[in-house]
Amino acid sequence: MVRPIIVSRKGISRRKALGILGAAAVVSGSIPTIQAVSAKQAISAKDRNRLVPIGMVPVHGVDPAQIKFRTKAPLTQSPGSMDPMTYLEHFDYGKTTSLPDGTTLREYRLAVVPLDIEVATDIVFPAWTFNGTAPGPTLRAVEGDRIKITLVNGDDRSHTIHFHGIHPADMDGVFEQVPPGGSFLYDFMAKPFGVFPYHCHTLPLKKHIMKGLYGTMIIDPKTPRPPAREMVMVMNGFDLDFDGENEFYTINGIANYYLENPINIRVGEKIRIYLSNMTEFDLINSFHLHANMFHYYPNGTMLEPNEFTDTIMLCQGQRGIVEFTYNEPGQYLVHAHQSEFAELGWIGIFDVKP
Ligand SMILES: [Cu+2]
Repeated sequence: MVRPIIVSRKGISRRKALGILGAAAVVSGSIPTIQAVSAKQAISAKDRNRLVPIGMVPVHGVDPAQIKFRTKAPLTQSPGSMDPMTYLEHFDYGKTTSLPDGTTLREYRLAVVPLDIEVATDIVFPAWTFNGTAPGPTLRAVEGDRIKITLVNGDDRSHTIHFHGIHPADMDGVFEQVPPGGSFLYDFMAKPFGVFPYHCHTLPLKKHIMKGLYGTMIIDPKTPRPPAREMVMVMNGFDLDFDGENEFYTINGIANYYLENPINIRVGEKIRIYLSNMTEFDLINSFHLHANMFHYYPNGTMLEPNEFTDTIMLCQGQRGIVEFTYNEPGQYLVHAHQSEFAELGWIGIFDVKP
């Protein structure tokens, strides 16, 4: 078994990352394939032998005989952590009780855990996580609920949680820095309904975000949205050599995961994705769905969509709800429409079954 690389400051470049993942995702028929291309030149011969592009089905001049084995994307970021397939449809509703006035109280716990996580094949990133994954858990409540979130800081530097949405100033996770070993109780009412990122707001901010301290909070309207199969997708990047540029881009934390592990859905099934962008360094990220169109609800704060499209772009902190249905079986790509981001890991497949 190939041992994961513990990435040092000089460990990996963006060009090298391209080579590791394979620089071009190509669809041939309905079978997605990865082609290793010129970025290979940037990799030493030693590395090249160790790092076969993941998801590789050789095409366009690559001799299949040269491919000795197929290296898979990791199934989890760390031993025992939640895999991205589970994460996709996992919502933490908190410990739920009823207050005397009938209000629902939801209590959550987010622990800052520094952890080496595998974010692409054999690539380990020294992350700071909420509860052991980057992105962290998806918290979920209903508009009007009272929310209590305990932050427990298990790291040796200060952190906070800043929630997007409406709440008192002293619950904003900016001025009340939580020291190493300390804890803090965020206590506010869930409002308005919509999709909200949360993230650490300790300086230097971009470092605390790029290290992995972010996630999604969903606040449902009191009258639930129409039934649908619901998923969460957080777009992010990982800067492995800390040069202010991402080497990998992912949905939910592992490059190419949903390319190698397609998301199975059914013909006629209504899909609702709570989508957010927490990518550091890059001005925008994007979401492109193949062979279909989706309704888009910016921020999820309205019940009517304002766009019918196949591509949206989001800056860091922007988010919304994507809704679509496939009417024909087959495999359909979903990926960033910045081609480079797709080649560096932000790509997946919806496998639509009859
Ligand atoms: Cu922090």
